[in-house]
Amino acid sequence: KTLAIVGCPFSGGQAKLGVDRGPIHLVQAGLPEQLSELGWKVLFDGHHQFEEIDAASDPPIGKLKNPRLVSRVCEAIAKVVGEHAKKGQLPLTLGGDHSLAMGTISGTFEQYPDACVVWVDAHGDINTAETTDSGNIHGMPVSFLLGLGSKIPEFSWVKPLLKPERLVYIGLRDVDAGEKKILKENGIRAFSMHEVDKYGIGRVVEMALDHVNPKRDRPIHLSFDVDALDPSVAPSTGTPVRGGLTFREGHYICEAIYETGCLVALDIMEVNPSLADEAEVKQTVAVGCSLARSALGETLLGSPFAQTRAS
Ligand code: DIR
Ligand code: MN
Ligand code: MN
Ligand code: MN
Repeated sequence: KTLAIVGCPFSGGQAKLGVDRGPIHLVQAGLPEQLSELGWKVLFDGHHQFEEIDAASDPPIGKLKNPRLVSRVCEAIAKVVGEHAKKGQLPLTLGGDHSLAMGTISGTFEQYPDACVVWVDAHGDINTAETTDSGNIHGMPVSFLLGLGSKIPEFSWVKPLLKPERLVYIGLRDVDAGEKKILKENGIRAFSMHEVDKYGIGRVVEMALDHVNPKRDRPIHLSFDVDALDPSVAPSTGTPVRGGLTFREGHYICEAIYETGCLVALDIMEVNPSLADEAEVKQTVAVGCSLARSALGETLLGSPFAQTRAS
């Protein structure tokens, strides 16, 4: 079992500085070693260096901010993730802002065309060039992956490989009006915090997987935005929204997806170590690490392998 850590110090999909330092903090907190201890052969050859495009040569296209930069960075990450997947390695992408998932999910689908996506987030990230208010591309990657909205030549490398029925959301609670319309029109299944409250996280994850992966035989790409967690759990992130997942609910999602044995790629996104006091940054970074560990096999009572051997 080989895991490839793809460190992405990138913040061009939104306006707040500091989210590019997220992956550096996650690695410095010992994430590679923690994953080795779980039994993974961990590959990490340093954080990716992205080409820089100065703002003057990257004016908005329509409302989209830093479009050329985001497009090129995501295209590069799609290649990196796709190559790791091709070698049978599990890519763990550390963000950076969530626009990066345009790249990571493109890379996954290159290798696993029948994959499904579990998107854990407070936000839908499914605005199009037409519906976006902010112009921040981290609020838009899903629409690009689905091929929604007007075609922008700069992003022509993004193939619409994700089908609406292969996508499911958990944790939503801040969805723009235009996004709600898109979700409805495309029949996209979303479990908001309302459903988490109503059914409990166990049932929600089961229903979510029954929808995108009924036989539990499709590869799963888990894209986890730490702002899905309540701000009391993950305070140091760019767009916190109250009323989020508890610590356990967030980890339960990761554990349950690991248990399917179908996970092929994981994103941990939007840790921004510059938006809170030192203790809150430490807490958020630690949560990012423990979410990754839970999705990659850490259990509360020893590994499933150890349990099998004992019984
Ligand atoms: C908002 C916020 N829907 C936007 N999105 C965020 O900018 O499109 N995504 N914060 O993480
Ligand atoms: Mn690499
Ligand atoms: Mn997001
Ligand atoms: Mn979000």
